[in-house]
Amino acid sequence: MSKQVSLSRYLVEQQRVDGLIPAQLRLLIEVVARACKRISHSVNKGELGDVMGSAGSENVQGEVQKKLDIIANEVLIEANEWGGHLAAMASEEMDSIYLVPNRYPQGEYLLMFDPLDGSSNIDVNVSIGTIFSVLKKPDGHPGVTEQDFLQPGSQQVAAGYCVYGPQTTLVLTVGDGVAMFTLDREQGSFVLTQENVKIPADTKEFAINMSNMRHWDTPVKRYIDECLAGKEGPRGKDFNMRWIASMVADVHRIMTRGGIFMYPWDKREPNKPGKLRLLYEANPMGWLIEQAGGAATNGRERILDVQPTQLHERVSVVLGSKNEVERVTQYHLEGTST
Ligand code: P6P
Repeated sequence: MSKQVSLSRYLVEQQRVDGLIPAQLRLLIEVVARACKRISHSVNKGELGDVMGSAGSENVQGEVQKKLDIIANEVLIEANEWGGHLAAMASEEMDSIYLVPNRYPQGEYLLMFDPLDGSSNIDVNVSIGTIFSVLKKPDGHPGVTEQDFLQPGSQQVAAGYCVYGPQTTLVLTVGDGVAMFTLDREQGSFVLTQENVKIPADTKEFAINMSNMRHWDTPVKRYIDECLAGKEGPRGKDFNMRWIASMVADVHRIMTRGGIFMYPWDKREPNKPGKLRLLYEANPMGWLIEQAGGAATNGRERILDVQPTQLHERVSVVLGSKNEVERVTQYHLEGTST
């Protein structure tokens, strides 16, 4: 029986050996992991619990909220607000930031999350997940404002997701590579199942919602057309396609076996740069992908260099196997010369 390393032990070792994560950040990650465990328990109830279907309300994005969206959001707020490690939180499900109530100790970290990404898949029993990102509150002024959250993704101090699928798996980086922890339901703890995750630089698998093809910009059309042309085309190899419509599940596949994921700008909403959210989807996923040796851009520039201007800012996303992401960037630089 191999010696199992729990998430807590892994984090203590990261704190002690690498000095990478102060105790307060370790505590924060452990609290988020416990919240994900509770969310996983609710998700797994399905029809047996009163958790399925719509909540009859809309979020700030104008999306219909599922009951589990609200449950997951409340679990993350309640788990994190009293621990003393946070100054404030921001969520896809809440219009504005959530300040830690004065009755609780104030911390130095800012936590952002998409509490349940891919919730359109809840009612059809397809993998969904929680995405989270941690920043340090900027020094120099008391209190917290929305402006404090508007830091580029390169400033993150921790990022991760928890995918609720056949296994419940927490995937985490604190800046020293990527580790994966699988939930041992009998013990009730996350156990280290992979570390130093590496994404292959090349791939034969792309993930994009093909139904939007007629709306894409030319460089994206060029890239996908070449993939579809297969070995008879300019790429000289056949490609496979996957689209789960749950970013956590699509990214987890790429973390596991490589691939490229794209949610590009399209002309349906020309004034919006993309569908996915920068602060609590693209930035945490982008950092994880980079920490595993992949690349993450908005088609032209590194996601983690984008300077946010608003809390729920959207962005185009191209991430995964480095050589494929770089090819898409090259096609954007060449513009419409095809
Ligand atoms: P579409 C889920 O709603 C989400 O935000 C991501 O998880 C997913 O990648 C994308 O939207 C799916 O979008 O337009 O294919 O339904």
